[in-house]
Amino acid sequence: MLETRLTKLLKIKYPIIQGAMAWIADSSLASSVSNAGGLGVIAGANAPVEKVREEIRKTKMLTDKPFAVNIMLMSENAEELARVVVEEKVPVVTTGAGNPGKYIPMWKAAGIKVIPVVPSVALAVRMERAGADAVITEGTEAGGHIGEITTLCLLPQVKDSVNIPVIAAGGIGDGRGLSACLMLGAEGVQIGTRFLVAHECNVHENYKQKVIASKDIDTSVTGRPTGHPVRSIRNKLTRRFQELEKSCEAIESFEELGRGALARAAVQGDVEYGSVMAGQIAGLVSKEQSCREIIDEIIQEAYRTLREITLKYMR
Ligand code: TUI
Repeated sequence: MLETRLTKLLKIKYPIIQGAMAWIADSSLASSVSNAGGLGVIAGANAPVEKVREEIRKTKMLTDKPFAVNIMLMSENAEELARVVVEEKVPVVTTGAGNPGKYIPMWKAAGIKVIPVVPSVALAVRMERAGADAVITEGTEAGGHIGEITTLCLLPQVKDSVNIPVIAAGGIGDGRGLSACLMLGAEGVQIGTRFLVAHECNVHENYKQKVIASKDIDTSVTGRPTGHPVRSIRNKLTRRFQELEKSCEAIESFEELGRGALARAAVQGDVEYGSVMAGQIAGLVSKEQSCREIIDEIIQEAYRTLREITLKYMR
């Protein structure tokens, strides 16, 4: 047991939420994480809503534990999906890439726990006022669409500004990361990159191998001029983006290059011309494991780290 307000709120065993990776996080990954004691999350981004509905129903067949659906608010399906989670009685919703304020009353009325991703103190405070049950602070170390502030700086500042539980995301891949975040005031962590290489994760094998092969400096951020920066593993695509950025090309050419890029890598396995979104912690991820092995290892390492650091420095 590692009990926090988050585990009590969600009725889960461990304070670990699986990152909602678009095109990747399906019923297989979500149910495996939930069955292992964390909170599995189905990615809603970019998928037709009927496909998401199917994944929700499959997840319910595969686990009797709580799980979440993530709604990416920049996605075209956001409005429709916001209603589907109510119809399907999804226990928890996480959101990203925007302000979910207008949906919160409807979700709360349906008994759904609401946990938005926030990249700043200001949005965290607004989400608490709007009725969010917890917030996820996502540092710029994370993979995919990111904010500007690091986990180390964002987490304690958000912690000091809200009373609801704060969950840390961005840069966490093992038990040391979990225990460090607990030290900074988090009551849980969200982990994406490490779950990319889970046996139960249906991302293309080439994508898994790219993550496993990557070192500390192998991710880069592209798309800053568009206002939607994305972190992914360096490849031919990121180099092409960087050329566009240097030549001050029009925003449309970024959009043209980015269209379909994540599916190209995640589904088709084209890890050179596709977008291999992953966080800076990818360099730490070295092997494929089951979700249960990943979660058990993280929890055991967190216990050990917390104990050892106390024995070492507290006299
Ligand atoms: O959403 C993410 N990460 C993502 S979404 C995604 S899907 C995608 N597909 C194709 C191209 C690009 C992306 C991949 N990775 N993380 C959560 C997150 N939310 N990061 C940053 C934010 C955020 C940003 C601004 C949350 C709220 C926000 O609010 C602005 C406002 O309206 O106040």
